[in-house]
Amino acid sequence: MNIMNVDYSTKIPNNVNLTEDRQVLKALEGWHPGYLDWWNDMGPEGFQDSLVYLRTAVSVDPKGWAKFDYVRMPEYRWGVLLAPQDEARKVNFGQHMGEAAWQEVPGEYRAMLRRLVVIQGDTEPASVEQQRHLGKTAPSLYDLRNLFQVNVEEGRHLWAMVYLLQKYFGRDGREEADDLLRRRSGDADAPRMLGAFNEATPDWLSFFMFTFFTDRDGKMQLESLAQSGFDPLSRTCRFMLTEEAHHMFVGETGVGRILQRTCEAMKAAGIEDPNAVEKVRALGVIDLPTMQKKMNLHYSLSLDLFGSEVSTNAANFYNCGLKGRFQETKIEDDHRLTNDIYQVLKFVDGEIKLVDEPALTALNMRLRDDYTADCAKGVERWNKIIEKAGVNFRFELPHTAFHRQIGEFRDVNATPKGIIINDAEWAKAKGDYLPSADDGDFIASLMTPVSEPGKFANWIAAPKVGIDNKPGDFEYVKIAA
Ligand code: BYC
Repeated sequence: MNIMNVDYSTKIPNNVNLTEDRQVLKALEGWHPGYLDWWNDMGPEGFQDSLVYLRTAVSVDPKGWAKFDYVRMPEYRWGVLLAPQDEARKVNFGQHMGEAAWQEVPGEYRAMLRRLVVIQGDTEPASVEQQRHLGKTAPSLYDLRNLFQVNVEEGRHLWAMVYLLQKYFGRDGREEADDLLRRRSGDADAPRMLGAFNEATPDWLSFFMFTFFTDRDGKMQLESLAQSGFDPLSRTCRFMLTEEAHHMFVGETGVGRILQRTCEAMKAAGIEDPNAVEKVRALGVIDLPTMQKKMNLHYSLSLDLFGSEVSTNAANFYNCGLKGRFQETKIEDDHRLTNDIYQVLKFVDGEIKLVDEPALTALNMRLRDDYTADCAKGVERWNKIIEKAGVNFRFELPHTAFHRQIGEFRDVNATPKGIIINDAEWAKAKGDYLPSADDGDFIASLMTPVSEPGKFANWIAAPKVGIDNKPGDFEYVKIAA
């Protein structure tokens, strides 16, 4: 079979020759009904019968891998798709550097690898659960379709991890695969594994911030796992990254369109002061300071996803060749890091300081720094939109120490500028830094659905181009009565 093209003749589309891998096929077919039950219970609420203009992967060729068509979401063909195998691929870092990449799980690394696959797998359905109510308040059919595209692909990413669990981890893998359908975002008894995936996504501004900031953590983690010496994991992640790019596009352009609309409305009404919050809100658009607060929240929650700054787990993952650095093969060094240092931001004697740490244990911090640099570029693109509109305001990423639950700064209160304050000061100022209940109520008051083709809610601008180059009034979702 041609690895580039996807076999759609079986119930589970795939390019891994499942028809000849009877045991895994049987395990996946056994898991499928539970997945569909989960999708129907926890997937987009109220739109399961609607026809949605979705892309489906038909190939893993980076040029032209998807086809677009109307699909009912429960009938979406969730498939198992891996980037093509490179026979000459090696382990590119750590103590096994130079060995041929592993096609099977090395026995001694089984537990570590399983843990990485399970954590990654757990985030995918979690985000679908977090976003399940948003369809009811979509600002346009275009946005509704993008939400559903993101959702079905996160569902596919769950399939991708479940395939690895069932093919390579035997009975434990099958149990883990079942547990991935059992945990629920925000559930008191069986929550999702990582903090940010148990938070609510109450409105569309949150959705766009989530897809910008949290999906971007996904990108960084997938990039690091794509470096893995365990080749099936690497190939899986490489293909997931192809889909992930659109999710971040949805976030970046979503926020960009909101602030463009706000700036236009302010200009038209002659409001020069971006901090005149009530006046701006009276125009039915979201004021820029509130957007900054939402950004503070989603960025800080996403920083927590990188784990502790200093982590022996991270050092072990690297040393064993399981999880590399961002763009590992493009970095010029020895790829072992045994004698290197990396500067880590720490809380020492009441002060925030950069401290030298062994580079191996500082790998979470390094990946987080790469992430911050990537976020900062996107924020600059947003600032360009504001600047072009002639409004005097700039977004700023908050300091690393701000609002953290994991790592060095979890026990301190820091302002977005990185100034340490006491509990009383924090309690007083918190509402200036993070969205308050009032901010949430205001945003919620704007969230009324718009379902006429080509029309957009007042608080968001139309996109520059349509999906698949469709015209502005294209009916991206045919909503079932
Ligand atoms: N919440 O050594 P430490 C995505 C735990 S997003 C709760 O600092 P490590 C997506 C940790 O488990 C990408 N617990 O951390 C985006 C450990 O527990 P144990 C998801 C946390 O292991 C949008 C202890 O604290 N993929 O794809 O070096 C939509 C000390 O841990 C958290 C991955 O993350 C937390 N935030 O690093 C859809 C990749 N952080 O062992 C999808 C796989 C840490 O003491 N995972 N803990 O019981 C990893 O690479 C690493 O496990 C982590 C943590 C980066 C998550």
